[in-house]
Amino acid sequence: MQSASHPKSSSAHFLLAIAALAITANVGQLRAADAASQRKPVILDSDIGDDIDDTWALGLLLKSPELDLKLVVGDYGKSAYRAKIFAKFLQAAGRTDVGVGLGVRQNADAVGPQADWVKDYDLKSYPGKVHEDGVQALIDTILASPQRITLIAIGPLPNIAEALKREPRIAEKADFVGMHGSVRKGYDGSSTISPEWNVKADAKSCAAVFKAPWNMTITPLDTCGVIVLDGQRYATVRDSKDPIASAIIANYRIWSTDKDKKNDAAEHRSSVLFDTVAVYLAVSHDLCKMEKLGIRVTDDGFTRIDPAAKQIEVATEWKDLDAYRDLLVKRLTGAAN
Ligand SMILES: [Ca+2]
Repeated sequence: MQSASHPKSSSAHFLLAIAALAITANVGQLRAADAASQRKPVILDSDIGDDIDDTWALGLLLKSPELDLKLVVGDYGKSAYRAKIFAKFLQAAGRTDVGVGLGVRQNADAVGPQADWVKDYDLKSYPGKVHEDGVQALIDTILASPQRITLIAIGPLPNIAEALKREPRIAEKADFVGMHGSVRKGYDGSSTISPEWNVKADAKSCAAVFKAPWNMTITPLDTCGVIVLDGQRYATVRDSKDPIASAIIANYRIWSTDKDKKNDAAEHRSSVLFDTVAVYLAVSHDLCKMEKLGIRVTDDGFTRIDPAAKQIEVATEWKDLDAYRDLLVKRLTGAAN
């Protein structure tokens, strides 16, 4: 009896083991799906290719496991040039699942100081999707998303004003995080406020975006205007073999030796990394002092505190600036998500 029951019992054990393995595999898949669904879907709207900080911000975004980048759209003209930088960078990062959109056409064929990096790049070679109408792609992505999208905007805002005009409902279906304005401080920590570039370049579009009914968070110059990496922190990024850090530094070297600048800053320190702070605020507010303020955009590009204006979350001061600098270095040079 025993010899007859033994094989039966061992085959039962075998079946149980298989069932257990199958359950474990399913749980593993569910956990992976869970982790993916907890990531915040984001769209990046950027004037990448003018100041170099957008390139750093894109790198930080791709290295932030909390964020799930769905689409990038170039804003403020130079459409083909910006799209090429996005596409080549995403390809270098192994993220061609991200769609690349061309923004509102202004100076569509113009280029900027990172032109050498993309001079041989053919946008048709991008394995992912290229959206000729990036504004429509932005609208469609927001409306189709089962989860609330966060729109991170780090440039002047012609695309977003156009998107709001075509489809006002996007302001109910998305949160907005931007690098815009100068609330109590100006450039380089100055106590005099300035018309900040992203606002001033198209104040009318900016005013429309700041009146739309979405939840808004901004980093004005007060917090983003003081972010520079130097010393050991900069050297760690400069010498990193990480593909994203390397792509940033390759672009920074080209940008800083451009005909108008001609300097070797890229060997020693970063420029001001304004736009990275908007990406950080999409992940967390922990390192900043946040204030809810009414902000009015003026025709001459100021962002004035006005209690009668729409209330938004403003990162007005750093609680721990060094912790932010460390986070930037760690993320840019660490493992991608
Ligand atoms: Ca920018």
